[in-house]
Amino acid sequence: MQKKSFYLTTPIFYPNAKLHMGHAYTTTLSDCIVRYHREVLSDKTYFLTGSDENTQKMVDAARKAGQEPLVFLDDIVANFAKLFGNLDISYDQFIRTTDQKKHWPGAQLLWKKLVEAGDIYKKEYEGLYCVGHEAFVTEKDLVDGKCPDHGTEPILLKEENYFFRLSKYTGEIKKRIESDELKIVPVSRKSEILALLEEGLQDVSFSRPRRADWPQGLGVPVPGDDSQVMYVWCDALANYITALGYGRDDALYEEFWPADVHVIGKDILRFHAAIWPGMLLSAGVPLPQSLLVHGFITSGGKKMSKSLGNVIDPEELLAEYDTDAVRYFLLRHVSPFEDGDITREAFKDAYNANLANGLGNLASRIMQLAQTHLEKGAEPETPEAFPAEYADAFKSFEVHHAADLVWSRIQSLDQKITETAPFKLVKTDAEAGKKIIFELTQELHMIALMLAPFMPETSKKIVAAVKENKKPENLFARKD
Ligand code: ME8
Repeated sequence: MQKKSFYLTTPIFYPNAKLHMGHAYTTTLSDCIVRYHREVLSDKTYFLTGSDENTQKMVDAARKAGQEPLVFLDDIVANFAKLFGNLDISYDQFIRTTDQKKHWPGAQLLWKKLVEAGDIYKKEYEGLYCVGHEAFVTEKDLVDGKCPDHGTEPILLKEENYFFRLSKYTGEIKKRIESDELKIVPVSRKSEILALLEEGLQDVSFSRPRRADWPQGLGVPVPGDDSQVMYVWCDALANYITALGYGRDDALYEEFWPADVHVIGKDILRFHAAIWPGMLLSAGVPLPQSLLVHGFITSGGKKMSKSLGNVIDPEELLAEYDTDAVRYFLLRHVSPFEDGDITREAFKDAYNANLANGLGNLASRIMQLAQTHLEKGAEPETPEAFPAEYADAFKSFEVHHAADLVWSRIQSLDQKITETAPFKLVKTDAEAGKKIIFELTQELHMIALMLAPFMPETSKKIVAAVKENKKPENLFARKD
């Protein structure tokens, strides 16, 4: 049978600073969904992540660090890869928007398609530009003259730019979103964008004059006008197709586009649900099928910030706890649809209750019994289908519910041990006791398979323990 293809993307991250817990969240959530498709459904998957490099804020950060921007970028991007490695993120490609071979040809081809459609025009523009957002803002976006998200004053820019005729596509975008051809999950985010579309979209500035302090190699040149580089969002959004070979080598593109899902945070909904579909409609490229829009991670109910001292650095957490423990917390204790709070206390409590004393304890109790009482080689059964509720939860991106289902099985299995007391039963009725122990191993095996998208290493260790009929190594040992 032809395998189904499944293509998922994360946002491409700004490499002006280290990644934080929010970025770790987006990427881990994405990885869990991809692993479900790859490992549970056996779909043919493609998983893209990357970095959004052609930005003023990166140049500013590099200068502040006393480094050349392109060298600075390489260092930061190496750190991204390290964090993703530590989180066991199974991406197929990391696209960088300074990649002149992989990214630029497709970004420029897309631009040319917009020109051919008559949707690019030149205009003098004056406006307030927030470097943090890499976007023009209006007076009403400001609080006391400052951007409330970044705490900085926007700069006044007067430039001659190319504009994209986004206004032309308001009606069509609205139709596609209303009908769920471009499905926006959760529905509250769909309503939010439909309200914006109701007001009508405005044309967007799509290029900037090349700045004198930008080195060669930064900023995608506008085709036919080297004095201008593409506006960063125009170039960044294109990554979702350029990485697949749009404009250079179409094999992956043919196989995987349109994307099944773009995973994004709530802060970048407008770009993905208005500008991106507008660009694709203009270029005659099919739209992605869905956007999964997640909330923000807070700590102790507040945005993480250095001044509040509530920042939880993912690398620090990973130095203390196993990768799978961090993944577990992000995936089960944060809802993808709302803001989610992380504190060290909540993390520690969940770790002790659900991992060390929950899953870890259950697996070692069962396998201790199996090792003592069963003959070797009781092959675990591989299920033909996973529970419908589990599949439904993934289908609607409710990964935290899928994880809850696993933990309710863990609880039932604990209860079954208490009720059947197989460790006593084997002494009075060996056959009956062994039968129950065997059932326990089969159910534990199912739990391990269901855990694969969440905790890949733990899942493998339990599957191996059941196969080899022996107690697994320490599953949740704290690192010291
Ligand atoms: O916006 N909680 O990049 P970025 C949860 N380059 N997720 C968070 C978060 C938080 N507190 N903070 C950030 C950009 N994120 C653009 C994207 S895509 C073509 C270009 C996550 O480095 C969330 O997914 O600012 C958000 O959308 C993304 O990081 C933004 O990362």
